[in-house]
Amino acid sequence: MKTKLVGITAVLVTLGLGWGGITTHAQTPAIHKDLGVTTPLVQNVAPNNGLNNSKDFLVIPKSELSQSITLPSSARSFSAVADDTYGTNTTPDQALFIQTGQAYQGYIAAEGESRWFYTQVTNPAKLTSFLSVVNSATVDYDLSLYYLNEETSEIEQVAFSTKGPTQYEQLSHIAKAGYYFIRVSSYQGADTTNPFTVFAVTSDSYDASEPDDNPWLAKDKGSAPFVSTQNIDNRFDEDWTKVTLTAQSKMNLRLDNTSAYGTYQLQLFNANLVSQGTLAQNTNGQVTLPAGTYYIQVLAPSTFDLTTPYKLSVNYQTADVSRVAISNITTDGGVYGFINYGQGNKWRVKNNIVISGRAFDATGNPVANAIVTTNITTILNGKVIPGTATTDASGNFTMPVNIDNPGVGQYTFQSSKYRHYYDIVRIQFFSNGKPLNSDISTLYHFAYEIYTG
Ligand SMILES: [Ca+2]
Ligand SMILES: [Ca+2]
Repeated sequence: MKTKLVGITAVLVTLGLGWGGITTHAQTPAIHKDLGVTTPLVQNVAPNNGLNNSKDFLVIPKSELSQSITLPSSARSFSAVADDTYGTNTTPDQALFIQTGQAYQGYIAAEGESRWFYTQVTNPAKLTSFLSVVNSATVDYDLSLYYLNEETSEIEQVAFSTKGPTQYEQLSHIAKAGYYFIRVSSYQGADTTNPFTVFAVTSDSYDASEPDDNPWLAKDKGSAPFVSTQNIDNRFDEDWTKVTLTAQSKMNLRLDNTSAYGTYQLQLFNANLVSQGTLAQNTNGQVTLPAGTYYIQVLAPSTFDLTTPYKLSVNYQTADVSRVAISNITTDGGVYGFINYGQGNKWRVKNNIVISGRAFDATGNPVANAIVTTNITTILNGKVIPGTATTDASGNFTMPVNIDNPGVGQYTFQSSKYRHYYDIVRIQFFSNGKPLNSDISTLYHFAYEIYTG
């Protein structure tokens, strides 16, 4: 299990608020953002069978937290609270002030209790709040955010995060200037030994899909293919997207990121927030999934770059590929052509080539959004050269391949003034690991030529 360790390095300010028995002002807690299962999301991942096995945290609203709470008028001064072993900030009028960008620890003493905090947003911004887990399968804390309506003295719930035990909570909200209340509540269990850690941070600049930091805030893309351009605006920013499959489908995922400073990954979850796997940036992922709702999470495990957007592309393969037809293969080395050296017409190639073709299903229809791969088995050391491409909406693909292995010259061909040395190499095509029928099976791999006069 991979763990992200993020230290909040801002200097903590002594707030003068009592929080008996807990050293909240003198230390900087490290925040562990547990990223969960990191199984690579690759082709032919087994279908997800876990849909009925665990509680559906998203379909069943597990926490019936109040949507709005009226503060007693005496609470408006936010006076300091009396010392208590596990905190007396159990109601909004006893909330403790927290600075944005700083982390605070606390305890919940009994199941069903809450601990309240509040912070001030001085200028409109995106507000992100995070709650670490007490790492126990029987302790489940949730996080929610309320806005103080100063006209009515009511705090109004504006966001929540209610995942299950052992999963951290996170939410985001596009905040007006004003006071925001953060509630840490026990849905199940309590722990007076291991503290929770909570913090809030603001971002001045953020993408148009915000807030989208958890499954409840996820942007719903339905069943249609999409490309989403967003950015990661702070170290904790997570961008969630919801998709729905109406039938078993092959889903293609790709996360493009050109930043030299930020490194991102995506993780796919089912409706129960069970991870289906992770995918590194700038790689292709394909997974076969049963009908249902899924969530795609994009985050920065270590570094982020506010100024360079990433691009998330999701589409669906409609049918299995059965065969490919190759229309062209371009090459460097001045040897381009579909020629006959004496062993039949074949494409002649050297090093950097581009294969153009089209993919069809068993009934002859083009297959969109399919991943087609190739293997070219060269002669020197039997090195196998791979290539991969995704078909467009018409089933066409363009596959660059770098044959970084020289030909040995097993065969020769004598032209008028030159003798050509070449190999005959095997080329195979696959989809989902299954060999495909193809109109070509070999290439002329050009090695070198000698002037013979
Ligand atoms: Ca974002
Ligand atoms: Ca986000």
